[in-house]
Amino acid sequence: MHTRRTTLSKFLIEQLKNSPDGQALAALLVDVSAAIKAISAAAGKGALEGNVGSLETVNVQEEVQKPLDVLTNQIMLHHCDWGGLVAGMASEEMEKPYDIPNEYARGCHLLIFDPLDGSSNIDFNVAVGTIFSVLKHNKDTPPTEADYLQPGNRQVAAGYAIYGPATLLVLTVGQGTHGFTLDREVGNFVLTHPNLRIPEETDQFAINASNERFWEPPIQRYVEECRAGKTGPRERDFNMRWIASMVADVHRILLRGGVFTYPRDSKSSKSGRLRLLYEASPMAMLVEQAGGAASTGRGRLLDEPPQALHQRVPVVLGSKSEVERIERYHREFDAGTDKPFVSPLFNERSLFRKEAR
Ligand code: AFP
Repeated sequence: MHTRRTTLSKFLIEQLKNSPDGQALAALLVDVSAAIKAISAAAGKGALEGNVGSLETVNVQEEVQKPLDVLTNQIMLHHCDWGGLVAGMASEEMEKPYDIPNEYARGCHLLIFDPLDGSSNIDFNVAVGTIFSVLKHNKDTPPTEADYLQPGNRQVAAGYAIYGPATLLVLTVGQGTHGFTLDREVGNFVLTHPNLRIPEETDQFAINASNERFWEPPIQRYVEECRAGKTGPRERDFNMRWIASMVADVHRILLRGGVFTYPRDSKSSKSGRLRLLYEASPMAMLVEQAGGAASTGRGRLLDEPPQALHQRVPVVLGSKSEVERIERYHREFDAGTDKPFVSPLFNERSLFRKEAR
C-alpha cells in the first residue's frame, strides 16, 4: 500500500538535482518540514499543554505574544541552526536577525519566517500557519541586517504550513507550487496537490471589511462592486470570507481562486498590516508560481525593495484578472479618471445616502 507515494524528500531531490546549491536547499527544506511537524504537534495539544492564552510579553510589532508564538519561534530556530545549512535567520517574533551559534557551521542560505501566523486564532481552535522564505547568502562573512533586505524576486524557495484538520505544507522552489499533506501515522509529508493553479473564474474575495472606512477609494470601489453582485457592474454574485489568518485565507484563494487583500489603509500605518519579508514576499512567490498575481496595488509585490526587516506593505494577491483589475482601479484613481460605483442602495433617492468621497 502507498509504496509509490511521493514524499517531500523524494520530490525535493528530484526538483533540485540540477540547481546550484540544490542539495543544500533540499536539506534545509527538510529541516523546515521537521520544524513544521513539531509545530503541528504542539499546536494540536492546545490547552492540554497550556498553549492557549497570552503572555505578558510583546514582540517587536508591539503585539502581545502567545505561548505558542515563543515556542514555535524556538522550534524553527533549533531545527534549522545546527546543520551548516543557513547563514542566519530572521523571524517576525525577533527584533534582530538570529546569528548562528559559533559551534555550528554556516551555510549559504538565509531563512526568514513567521513561525505562527494568525496566532490570535489559536484560543478559538481556528487554523493557523507558518510562513517561510529562503534567500541566498553567498558571502564568507556572517550576514548583516542589510543582507536580508532582498526583494522577493530573489527568493529561491517559499512556503507555508497550514495547521487545520490536516497539516499541509505548500511549497515552491521556483518550479510551480505544490502541496503536501502530513501523514501523521508515518510522519511523512506526501505530495497531494501537485502543480496548483489558481482558478481564473472566481466569486471569492477575502478582506477585513471592518476597515472599510480606512481604505483608499480603489479598494472601496472594488469591494462595493463585488458586494453589488448581479445588480452591479460585475453582473454576478461574489462571496466574502475572512478567517484573519493569512495562511488560511490565502490557501482558500489558491484552491478556489479570487482575491486576498490587506490593502494600504489610514488606520495605523499607511502601509497596511502585513509584513513584506515574513508574509507578503513568500505568499507572492507561491501565488505567482501557481499562475496568479501579487501586487501592492501599484506594482508587483516581488519587485518591492525592502527598506527594513519588519517593514509592512499593502497586499493584493490571487487570480490574475482580479489583481489586474484592482491595479487598474489604483491607476485610474491616481490619474483622477476613476468612476466609482455607487450602489443603487445609496443613490440620491434611496434611504441610505452615500457621502461624497
Ligand atoms: P497575528 O499573527 O498577529 O495573529 O496576525 C495575523 C495577520 O498578520 C494575518 O495572518 C491576517 O491576515 C491579519 O493579521 C488579520 O488581521 P485583522 O486583525 O485585521 O483581521
